[in-house]
Amino acid sequence: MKDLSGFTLLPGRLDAAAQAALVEAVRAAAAEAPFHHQVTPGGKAMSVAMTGMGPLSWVTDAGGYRYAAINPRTGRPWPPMPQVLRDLWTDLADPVVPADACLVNLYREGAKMGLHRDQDEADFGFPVLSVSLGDTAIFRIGGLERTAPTRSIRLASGDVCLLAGASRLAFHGVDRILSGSSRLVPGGGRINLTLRRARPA
Ligand code: MD3
Ligand code: FE
Repeated sequence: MKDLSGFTLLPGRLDAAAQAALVEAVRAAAAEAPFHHQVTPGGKAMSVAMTGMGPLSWVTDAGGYRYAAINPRTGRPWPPMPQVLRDLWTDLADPVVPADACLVNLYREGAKMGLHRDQDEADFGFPVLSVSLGDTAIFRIGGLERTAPTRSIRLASGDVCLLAGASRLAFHGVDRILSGSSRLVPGGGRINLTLRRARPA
């Protein structure tokens, strides 16, 4: 698909031990910055629960979408990004400029994410790096316009995907989660980590 240049899927990039260590890191981070169903500017609560790690995280409320250094719900900074994620970014995304945001998405049974573009970052020249943990997602990716044809891809636990080049601005979303397809996440479901460079280098 022509608008998908720059999309790389690395199936099983993380082994079972690395996956379990990341789930534990997310559990610890969520003790400091609890998962929350954020509300879009349109007033709807998202079915995906979110938190963040690192210098910045993505927040949404009645005021709009933005990256914030302080968690608006706690008044404190986000917990640190695990070193293993910082290293993954250095190896796969950018050897020089570090990621400054890791959004943590939690999909419990029935959660989904509508078709959207990631466009709240300062420089789209930096890729987005995604890590899937737990239940398999039916992920959808299209082109640079909302009406472009899309294709469906399964993202399983341990898969890493890199969105660079033209794919960086592609429309994408999560249609559904295959509930019970993994036992990794306590309480069930899927965790997706997206590493980004939100601020200019
Ligand atoms: C394609 N997350 O957090 S990850 C998001 O599975 C988001 O939670 C989805 O979309 C999830 O914004 C998809 C894979 C992904 C991430 C970023 C992208 C695909 C992307 C940016 C551009 C194009
Ligand atoms: Fe996205």
